Amino acid sequence: MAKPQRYRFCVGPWNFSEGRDPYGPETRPSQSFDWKLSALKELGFDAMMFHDDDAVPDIESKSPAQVQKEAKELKRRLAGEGIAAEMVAPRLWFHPDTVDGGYTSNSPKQRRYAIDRSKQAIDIANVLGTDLLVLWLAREGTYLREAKSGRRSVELLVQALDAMLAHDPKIRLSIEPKPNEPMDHAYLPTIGHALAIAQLTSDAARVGCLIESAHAILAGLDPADEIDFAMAFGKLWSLHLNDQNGLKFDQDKPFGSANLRVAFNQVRALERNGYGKRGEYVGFDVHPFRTTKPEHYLRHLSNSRDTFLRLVEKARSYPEKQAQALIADRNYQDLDQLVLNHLMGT
Ligand code: XLS
Ligand code: MG
Repeated sequence: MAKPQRYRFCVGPWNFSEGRDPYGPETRPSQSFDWKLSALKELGFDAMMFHDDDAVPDIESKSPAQVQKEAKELKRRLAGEGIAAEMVAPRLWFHPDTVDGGYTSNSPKQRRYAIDRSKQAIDIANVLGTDLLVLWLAREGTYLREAKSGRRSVELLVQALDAMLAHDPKIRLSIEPKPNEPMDHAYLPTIGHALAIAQLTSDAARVGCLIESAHAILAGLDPADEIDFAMAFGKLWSLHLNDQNGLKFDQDKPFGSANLRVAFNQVRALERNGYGKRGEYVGFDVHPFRTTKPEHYLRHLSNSRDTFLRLVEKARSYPEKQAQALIADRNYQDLDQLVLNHLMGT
């Protein structure tokens, strides 16, 4: 029998967050990059995810040569620690030039800024040894529908994706959809939208997606179905597991925290599609609760991984024969209970 696969895990520096929310300040001290890197090693994670300005802090104030130099230094540090860079993502939601969006801004100058910054992020990815550029299209949408043309915005997004594909013949673009927040409505709210727009680009084979559990839930979808859909296209290249309790602000709870059954079904979908066999990592885009004390800084990460691994065991020990018999008998009533009993351990 084939050996069951071992999953590899990653996390980003932003996942060691300090507890700030729109109503109050930080509740934990901010930690240095070195501290985060050693915490990641201590946890036994395999890779780190980077925004462009996580890799090179204050990136906007630095010359291209300086950015390259610092990216190379980071690569050396990571190699020394045996930690890979999973992806790089341009942060297109912070700078004043991205107030009205990046690629879909109504200002040509600001659209140029977004594309140039994305090309620079690709150069950083090259230095860090990853071919994956993640695009969370935070401000590509509208606060009010009349402010932009939806049709034109699709064309602008395709132009931007094409510019990135042309910049580097090997880079793969992984779109991370989210339906809202910070925007009222985003232009690419679901995996279906991400994979559909890939078809309009000059190299559809290099445009795929990243699923974040909470983002799918905010779109009213089951993340397990999003995983199956993306993997039916061979396009799930990265993953942000977390949890979300219903339609409210983005919570980034520990994996399985709000709905263990939904988490179980995501793990089953990953298992049946062989996620990870082509080198993909399992990322946790989770944050500590605001109440978390500094001495418990890493618990949301270790807890998410523990839950994930226990659910892998649950997926592998699922009573498939019994389930199939109940399905054949259309006895979904008892199938429902079979799943609950399995999760409850009876
Ligand atoms: C925000 C996103 C962001 C991306 C990377 O919700 O999760 O952190 O994952 O740009
Ligand atoms: Mg994410």
